[in-house]
Amino acid sequence: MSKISSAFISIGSNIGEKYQNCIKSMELLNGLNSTRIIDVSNFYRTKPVDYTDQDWFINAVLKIQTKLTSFELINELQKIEQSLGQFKKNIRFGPRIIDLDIIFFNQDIIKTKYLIIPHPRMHKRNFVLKPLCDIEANIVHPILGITIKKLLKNIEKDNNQNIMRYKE
Ligand code: PH2
Ligand code: MG
Ligand code: MG
Repeated sequence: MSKISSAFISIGSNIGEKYQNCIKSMELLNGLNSTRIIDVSNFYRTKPVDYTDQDWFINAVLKIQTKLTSFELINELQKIEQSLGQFKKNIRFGPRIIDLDIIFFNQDIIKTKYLIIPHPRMHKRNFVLKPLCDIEANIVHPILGITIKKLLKNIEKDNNQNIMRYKE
C-alpha cells in the first residue's frame, strides 16, 4: 500500500479565461487515480507581484490527498500545465495560462535544484497565504515554525499586495 500524503497546491492564472483555466486544471488534477482534491479555498483577484507589468491573476489554494511522492506530484502538475498550453516561459514571474505550485507536502522540507518545499516565497505572498488561511489557518510552516495565520498578519500591512474576493 502506498502512503497517503496531504499537500497544498497554489493555483494561478492571468492569461485568457483565467477562472476557467483554474477550474480545468482542478478537474485534471482530481481526475488522476492517485489524487483527490479535498478542499478548495475562495478564489481571489490579485495584483501581480515580483513582475508587475502584467495582468492581474486569479488565485486559489487546494488541499489534496495523494499517493504520489512530491517529485511524482510536481511532474503531474507540470503535465497538467502543459495540457492547458502552459510551457516554461522566458520571463521569470511573468504571465501564465496556469501555474500549479506545491506549497506544502506533509511537513516535508525538500531542497533540490528541481523542487523546493515549502515553496520558497509563499510566506511573503498574500495571494498564497490568504486562500491557504481559508482552508487551514493553523497549519505551521515547517521551517519558520509559525502558523499561516501569523504569517498572513505579518504581511497584511503591505497594502501593495492587493487582493479581493472573486466570485464567478
Ligand atoms: N505568480 C507569479 C508571480 N506573480 N502574482 C500574483 N498576484 N499571483 C500569482 O500567482 C503570481 C504573481 C509566479 O508564479
Ligand atoms: Mg508560481
Ligand atoms: Mg510554478
